[in-house]
Amino acid sequence: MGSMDTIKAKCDEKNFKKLEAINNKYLNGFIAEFVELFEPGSIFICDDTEDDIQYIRDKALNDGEEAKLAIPGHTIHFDSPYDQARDKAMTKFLVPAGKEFGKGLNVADKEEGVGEINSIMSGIMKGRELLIVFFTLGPANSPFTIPAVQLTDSSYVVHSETILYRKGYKEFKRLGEYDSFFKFVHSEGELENAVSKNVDKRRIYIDTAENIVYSMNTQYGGNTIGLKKLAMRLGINRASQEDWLTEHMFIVGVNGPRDRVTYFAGAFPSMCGKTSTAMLKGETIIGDDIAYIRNIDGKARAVNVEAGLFGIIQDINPDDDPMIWKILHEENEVIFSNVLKTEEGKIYWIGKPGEPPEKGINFLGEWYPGKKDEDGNEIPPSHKNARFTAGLKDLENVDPSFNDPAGVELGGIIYGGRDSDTWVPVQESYGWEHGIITMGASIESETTAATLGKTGVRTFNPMSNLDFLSIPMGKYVDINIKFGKKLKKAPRVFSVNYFLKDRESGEFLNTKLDKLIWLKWMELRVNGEAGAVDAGTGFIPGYEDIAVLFKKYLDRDYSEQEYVQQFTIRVNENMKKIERIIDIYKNAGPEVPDILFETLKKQREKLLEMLNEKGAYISPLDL
Ligand code: SPV
Ligand code: MN
Repeated sequence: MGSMDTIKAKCDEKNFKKLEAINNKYLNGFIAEFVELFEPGSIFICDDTEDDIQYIRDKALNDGEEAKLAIPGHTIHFDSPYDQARDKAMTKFLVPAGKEFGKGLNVADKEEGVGEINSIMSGIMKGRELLIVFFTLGPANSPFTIPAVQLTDSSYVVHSETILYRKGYKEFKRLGEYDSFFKFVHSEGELENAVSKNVDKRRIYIDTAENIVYSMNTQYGGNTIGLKKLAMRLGINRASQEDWLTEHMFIVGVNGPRDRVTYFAGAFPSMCGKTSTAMLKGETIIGDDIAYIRNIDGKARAVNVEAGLFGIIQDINPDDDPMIWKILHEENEVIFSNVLKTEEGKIYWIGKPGEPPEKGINFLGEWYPGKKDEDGNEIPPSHKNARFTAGLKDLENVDPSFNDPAGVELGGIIYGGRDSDTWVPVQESYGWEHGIITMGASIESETTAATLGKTGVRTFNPMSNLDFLSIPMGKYVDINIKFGKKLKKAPRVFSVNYFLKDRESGEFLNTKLDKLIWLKWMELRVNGEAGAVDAGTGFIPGYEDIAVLFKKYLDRDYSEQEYVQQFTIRVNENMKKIERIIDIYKNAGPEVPDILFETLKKQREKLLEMLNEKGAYISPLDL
């Protein structure tokens, strides 16, 4: 255990004073311990002044972790070709010997894990600067908010965090001797061409008992930006002990009639239209990725944990994503990662309108159209998981309540997935419990490029939170069920599916714009202003109701034939899905609540009845 002298020895007076001013022995002890382990050449403490933030921006350029682009404020960062997504296999919970942590969670013996951390991270910052930065997860002065500190040697990680999170130095000072803050300890390790070299020694270890996450030999944001997915695991654990929810959800304000705004939170696995739903034109965004939800006076209220977007850039175009397009083309502070960069400092990504440039640099080095890899496959200009990092404050459509310490009241919760053959485009559950179980806890999605591994495989992902669960799955679902039951007014629960395909042609049955219509219908439902048809699996919209919305918002004549194709209940597919989900929960350990099995079995029986009465494909007009 180090002492203040350990820190002082590496800190100049100015930086040391910033830490002293916080005056928190828990914080000091924590920092000293890692200074001793990392042996940095120097320490920088960020007090959130503009000078300090600018120091980080400049450092990212000087270190070569970022490079300037043509538009002022824009920079580009590359991750190693082997470090382009979250590493699920190497992300583990540290669990003391003999302690049960829950089935299905990726765990490592704590003693062994700590031994490995100590060996990999010993002296890892020799000759380099340790950056220490403070943030809050959630708005300032709010019952939702958790303070957090990041230790890292990556200026890119800190720069990203200064865009993505709210400043926390003042909050730490205000809190004084507080010990329940979240702690993130990261080192990118040895670098080669400014990217992590020892990716084979990439480890992400989470210790929920101590509110700490260690990450090493990686730069990719999902593995390193402590406050993002690493904090989410700590958040889920903390929420489970305190009766609230940490969810992988966007929050969007949807405009209804008479200047009404209804807020929705939505959980979708990555690359399923999550950010684009949160960013719908004409609506207002609170957040696109992570929400804390609390029961406040019997209502579900939510805040965005973050203050920016770490969004997938593939296919972003001015027609579908006008707001994002705009911030990516103006003088804002934006970090692009793993896109193609030209000599003139312009950038290109897969799906950007227009021809790709003749040549440029991407995450694999020099690139030109048609360039092939060793296996003869054509190399795309950008990585599928290439991203942009930008502040919500720069968006025109940011919701006025974005920083409200009381959060916003949720009218509805939406669960989505990438599902080519089962769920209809939109459906409302029969109630909170039915929705949590048959929708949230039953999400399946065809895999995407946001994690390492094969794409296109149907994978189970309850509440889209599977990768981030730090408690047993059954317990997590149970907490969700109980949360809603304690509310005086529970949000309505909906499912959506933007990826349903025609049974014969295999073509998508929806355009990218249709999601607005589903949201507008949900908004009316929450406020008791739209009818619905009982489809046996939930309530679906009636033809007339959505035809009116298509005309009003998209000026499109929505035909009855389209409606029938999109909302035909695929009975066998739904039944098979329920059977898959029951099997998964049967093997999920003892914490799964009985009500989950009862609800799913009842749903299955209902579908069987429908099959006998009306056949395998039931037109919504025959319901
Ligand atoms: C996701 O994949 O869900 C993301 C990006 O939001 S990451 O930070 O990699 O988790
Ligand atoms: Mn996410």
